[in-house]
Amino acid sequence: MIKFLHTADLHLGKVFHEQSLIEDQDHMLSGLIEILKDESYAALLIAGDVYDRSVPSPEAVELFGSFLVKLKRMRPGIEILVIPGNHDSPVRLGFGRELFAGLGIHLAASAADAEKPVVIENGGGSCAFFLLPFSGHARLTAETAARLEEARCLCAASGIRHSVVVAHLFATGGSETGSERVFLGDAERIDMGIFAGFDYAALGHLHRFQRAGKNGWYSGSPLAYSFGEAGNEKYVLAVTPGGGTAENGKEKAALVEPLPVKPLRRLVRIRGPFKRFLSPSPDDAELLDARNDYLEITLDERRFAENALALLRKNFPFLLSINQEEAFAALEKTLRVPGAVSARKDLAGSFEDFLRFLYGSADGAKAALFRELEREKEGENP
Ligand SMILES: [Mn+2]
Repeated sequence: MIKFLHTADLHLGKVFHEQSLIEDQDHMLSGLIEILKDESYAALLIAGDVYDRSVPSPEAVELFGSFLVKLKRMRPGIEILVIPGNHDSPVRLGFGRELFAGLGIHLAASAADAEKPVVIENGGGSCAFFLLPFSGHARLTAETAARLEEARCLCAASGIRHSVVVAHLFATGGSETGSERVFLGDAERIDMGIFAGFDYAALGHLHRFQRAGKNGWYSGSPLAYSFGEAGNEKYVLAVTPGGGTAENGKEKAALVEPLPVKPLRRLVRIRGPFKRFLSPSPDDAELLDARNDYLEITLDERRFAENALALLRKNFPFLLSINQEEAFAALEKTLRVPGAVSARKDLAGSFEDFLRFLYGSADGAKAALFRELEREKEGENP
């Protein structure tokens, strides 16, 4: 039997709240290399979004290049199969692909590439891999899938036992995390029935690990890329086509084993009053644990904490985001008070109210400056 590792949505070069994630991604790729030391893996599949941008940063290109070199030096026989996702430029990602194919690095760049499968054979069997680059159009994808099905039947007739399709798409019924870029709405959703003939569909695009239809699986991104994913376990998938149990008396399904990915730094969300974070108590285990994590703090007070990010970063060097939505909601309410609306006639008075709301009192110098500016403005428009 043929076993491979399935991942997707690496988003190399991603900058998250102004923080480069290159170190985290380097750590994650080292983890993949550790897993792939096991010679029972015949291939690595990357189902799109290798990079975060169609013009990736030099650091991202360097990172992916050195990953390929390290992996191939360690396991010269391993096949590496890559498709472009919606974040990748197929041409840039596919640079030198005719040369790389000879080294067992298969970079799909067009739908035409998809019809020529990469066939992997070892002592235990054979499997044809069809690499389908991202298209974003459900109708085009369905047309290509029909041609792939013909090619798959030819493979099966020639004795190739198993077949896998690698695709980057939004399967009908899938659930998002908030870090995908979804733009066409329903028009780009794909019914997984179009890949029913394959043993396994290795999917990318949705960042949450999930099953899609009978034979489709999203590995999910190996790292969390939005605070909405804080606390979600991340995986890469060890897959053996035909290695699972038979369903409904039919041919055996693929065996899918999720392997947890341990990130260099977690993404963590914590709520509390400003004081909790400014002078953390030594008994506050949740806070102490999060000290070296990427942190989003939600301040649950009605009063604004000024300059909060800079002040709290002294305690939490990887604090990336501060959420003061309660203070904003309170402010909005204040501005909706009838008195506040009629105060339009007295702009300077409203400004003083606003200062009082923010800081508890109005700074006389700021209020005076405001009145002066207001007078100047009136002078311009008699
Ligand atoms: Mn993605």
